[in-house]
Amino acid sequence: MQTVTLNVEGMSCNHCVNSIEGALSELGASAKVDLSAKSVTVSYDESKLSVEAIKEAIEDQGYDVA
Ligand SMILES: [Cu+2]
Repeated sequence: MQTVTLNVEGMSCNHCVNSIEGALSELGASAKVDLSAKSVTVSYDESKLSVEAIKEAIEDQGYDVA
């Protein structure tokens, strides 16, 4: 397992948290959003997922990964 913390702009409420955590869980990753830190910490299997794919999944939900 690999863990990465990304800075994500545009998250403001629980809906945002659920969208991002839900999208990443569909990819098989486990994500934890910290709204006050504007960060998303993702644990994932590096043989199945890349950081690029994780960033794309977050951007697909309408947020900007710094
Ligand atoms: Cu929101």
